[in-house]
Amino acid sequence: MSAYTTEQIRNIALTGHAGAGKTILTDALLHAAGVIPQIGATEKGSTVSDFDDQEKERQHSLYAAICSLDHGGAHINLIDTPGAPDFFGHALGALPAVETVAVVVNAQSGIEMITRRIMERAEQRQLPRCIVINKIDADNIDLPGVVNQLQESFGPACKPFNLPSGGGAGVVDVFNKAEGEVDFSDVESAHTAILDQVVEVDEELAMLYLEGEELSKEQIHNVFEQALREGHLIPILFCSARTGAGVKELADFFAHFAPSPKEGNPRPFIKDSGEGAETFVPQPDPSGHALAHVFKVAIDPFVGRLGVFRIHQGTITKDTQLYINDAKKPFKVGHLFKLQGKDHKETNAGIPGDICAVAKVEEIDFDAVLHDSADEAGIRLKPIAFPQPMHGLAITAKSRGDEQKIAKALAAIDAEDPCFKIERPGTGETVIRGLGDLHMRVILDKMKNRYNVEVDTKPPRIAYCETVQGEASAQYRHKKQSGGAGQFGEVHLKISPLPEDSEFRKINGGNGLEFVNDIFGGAIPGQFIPAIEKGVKQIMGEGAIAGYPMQDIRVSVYDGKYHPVDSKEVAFVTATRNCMKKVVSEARPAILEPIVNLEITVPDQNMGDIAGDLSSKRGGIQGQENIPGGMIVIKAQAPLAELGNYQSQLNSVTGGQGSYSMELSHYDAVPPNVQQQLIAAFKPKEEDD
Ligand SMILES: Nc1nc2c(ncn2[C@@H]2O[C@H](COP(=O)(O)OP(=O)(O)OP(=O)(O)O)[C@@H](O)[C@H]2O)c(=O)[nH]1
Ligand SMILES: [Mg+2]
Repeated sequence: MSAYTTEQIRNIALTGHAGAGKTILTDALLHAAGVIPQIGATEKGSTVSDFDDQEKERQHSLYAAICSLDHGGAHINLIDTPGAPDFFGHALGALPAVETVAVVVNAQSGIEMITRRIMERAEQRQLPRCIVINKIDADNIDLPGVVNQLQESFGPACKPFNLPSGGGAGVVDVFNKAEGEVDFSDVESAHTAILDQVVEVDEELAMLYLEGEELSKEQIHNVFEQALREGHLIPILFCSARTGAGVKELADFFAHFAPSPKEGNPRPFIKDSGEGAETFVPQPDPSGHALAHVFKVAIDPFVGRLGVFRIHQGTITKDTQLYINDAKKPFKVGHLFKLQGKDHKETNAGIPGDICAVAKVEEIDFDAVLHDSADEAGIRLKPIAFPQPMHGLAITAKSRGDEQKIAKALAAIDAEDPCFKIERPGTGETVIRGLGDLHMRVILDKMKNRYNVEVDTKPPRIAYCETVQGEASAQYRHKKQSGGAGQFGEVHLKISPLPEDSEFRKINGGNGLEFVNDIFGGAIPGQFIPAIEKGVKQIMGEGAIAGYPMQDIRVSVYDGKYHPVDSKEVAFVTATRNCMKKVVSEARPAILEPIVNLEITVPDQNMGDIAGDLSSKRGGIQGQENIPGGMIVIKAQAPLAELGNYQSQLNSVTGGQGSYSMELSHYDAVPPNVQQQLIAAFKPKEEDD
């Protein structure tokens, strides 16, 4: 059996902006617990969690890495996540696996873009948070300033749990009120501040406390957990991963105050019971049915596909038979692993709350639910809203005959990365999408170095789509009588836009078509209706006015004619195709284009240039914020079509200091002149008439 119990487990995600020191802190925590003999360096590629070749080369984490340590009677699973905005998907993906999100903040730079984003996302998923201010050893830092900034941005819930002392050489616990001098504020008032905050969540206890009564350790522990769970307390802890100051104290905090899998907020699982989805709350009971969620898939060069999962209920052993989602046939676990960076150690049992992995099960995908009973089919985790990747590259093989290899490489990369997308828009192009320039470069390097294929790249066609803005009806008769059997079909179609709240409306992915058969009295026999639907769908895919797929329309066939001998499927398909083109052109057709949200970081003196350039790109600024180091973060929206070469433009405006990330916001109609150009550029297929 396991050497520890569920009550002893702590699952912590180390998150925060790139360069905050999460990877070094992971090493420092492992070192403090005696797991590794010395702390590695990102620069030397010698850390436990940055083991991938590209992570070493780029000196940034690119994937979530899992390790564990035993400390203070607890078994702590740490997930070190990447902080670069382009790899944010891997940080988000780790959230369902943990009870606590530790947001690491660089003392030198304070709040950064990913600090804010992860604070918000963890709150939305009701995950207890703590803030770790790292690099307290560094020069020129303003720690009281960082604490103020945190409280201003994230509210009074942010309260120091400890304070630095000796000029950053150590920390003093203010919650348990240790003795000692601190570098700023004072132990007494910091102690009162955090305790006041904690007891606020329990009225009765607050009364006792205010009346001066001494609270028991257990009372304090329970109310502390409650305050964390309710987001009423976000403790701030200080440390230096480099010197080790505050690191053991951070491990102590995780062991004694971070919630165990039994204390954390329940994970949002949903069970589709046929009647509709209902909430399902897994019980961390070792004898219950096994239920686990896959939060990471890695394609390891040595062990092959690795599915990393968090067990939410029941016990998994090497003999457990696990079903993947709704699959009919289970697989046998065979070998169960615990991970330590790149190393994996076989273990004989995984208990509720623990993080384990299985190798070589090809059907395991990211976000899969593993379970040991057919009763548990239909259970899913409430989906995580990942940013929609919009940075696209159209790729073609450098050497002919490599297509197969490319498809294999892309499938493997896709399996590992929740923010990577492969599109085959039917133009013969393969388009790959990611969150930014860096993301795309990492993917191309991976294809070359790991999968041995090289590709040529160019900007992809913009994913415009067509729709209608008004209603119209039209009819079309297709009749052919040239020798042999004739063809006859006549359809009358009505078209209208789908209402906002229509369940058929799926602008991304689905095609947003509601097809209705309104034929009464057998004007067209039922056997031809599928042919009409087929014709409608063909035009939906090909576009009616400019060659882009159509979205969000309702088409009804309400009348028509047939011929007992000459009517056949092909005749109705042809009639429908022609009728669709006619009816669309009369229903105020529009071409929609993707509009993206941009987050642009540039030196503040470039603000004017960026604003001017954005407005020439039909874009607009929505907000801005100064950040340390003389930089400014600009939030803006712009049409994707205008951003083809944005990174190189930013580079030339800012001398290489600018960067940006983008995600899909919505689709919007293109201006009339652009619509005319797109229609003029379209060479429609000759139709049969
Ligand atoms: N002075 C000082 N430097 C530190 C400390 N912790 C980390 N660093 C340095 O900060 C840089 C970034 O550290 P990482 O641990 O790789 O940062 P990260 O948060 O993992 O960054 P990403 O993986 O890109 O998200 C490295 O040069 C570290 O040596 C610290 O406590 N003090
Ligand atoms: Mg890192």
